[in-house]
Amino acid sequence: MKSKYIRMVRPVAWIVFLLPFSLGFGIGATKNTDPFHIIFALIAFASWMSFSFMLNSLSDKDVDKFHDGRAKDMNLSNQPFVTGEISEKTALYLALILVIISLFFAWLVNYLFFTLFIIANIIGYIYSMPPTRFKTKPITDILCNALAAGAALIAGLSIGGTNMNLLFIIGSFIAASVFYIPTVVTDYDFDKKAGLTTSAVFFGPKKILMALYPLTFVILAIFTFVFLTTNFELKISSLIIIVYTLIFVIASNIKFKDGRLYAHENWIFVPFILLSVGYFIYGFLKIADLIGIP
Ligand code: GPP
Ligand code: MG
Repeated sequence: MKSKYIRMVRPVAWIVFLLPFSLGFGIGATKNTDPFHIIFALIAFASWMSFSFMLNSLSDKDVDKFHDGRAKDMNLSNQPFVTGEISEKTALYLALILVIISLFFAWLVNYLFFTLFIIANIIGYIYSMPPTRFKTKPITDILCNALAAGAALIAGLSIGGTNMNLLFIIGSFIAASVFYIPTVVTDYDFDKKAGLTTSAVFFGPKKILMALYPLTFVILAIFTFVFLTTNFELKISSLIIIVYTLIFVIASNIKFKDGRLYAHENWIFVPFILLSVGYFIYGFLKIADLIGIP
């Protein structure tokens, strides 16, 4: 079995926030971007994710013990707060150290990046921890994830500082909600059994899935407009988001049967990791001045 610390912070699950972050980095980078800023940004990102996911593991220990291993990056009943391998006191010390590292390195990148990382760490905390524990409340569960993805996107863009297009950012925020909603529908039985009133439990799986239609329509409208009015990089990215959102929404509907959605995690993980790697490589090539922008 993987190390208890890896099972605590769940690096595979970070992929969902790595995509907006690398997308921002890729299209925001220029040949003048300082390579050290990328290293600082990545340390800040990894610490923020470790902080958020370890607090999630800690606060979910009484729920995760019932997990059957389905639809997640790991079987959550093996997480170290369920098995008792890491104490709550150690966890709280580690969380404090991680948030300090995250904010220190974020501060070395730029002020906007730093401000966004303060917000991102606060969202990571209030999403999982009492008294807010927004992951168990309707609407706020979706909002926290979409806002954190939006913050990651803008922070990524700020490293190089170009392509800060407001409509593109708003569209990406809505797209993040669309990608989150089917995952909360997949969690429906697990969350209901645990007594959590997530958006899927509150509105019902069918109704919350219906919300994907108007949201997808807004996404299509926004990214078509961005596609028609902006430069090459934003055009290509808009096209990728449109195509992937359509495939994802159609696939979620096809897989929705008898009021249940059994969507395999790879519908998100595989495209997200491929796109993240692609955007990182693209950003590095621009910084090394190996490709120019048409
Ligand atoms: C998983 O939440 C944890 C996160 C999404 C980290 C939160 C970080 C943010 C910055 C919002 P979960 O408990 O809803 O899902 P799982 O059952 O996979 O742990
Ligand atoms: Mg959890």
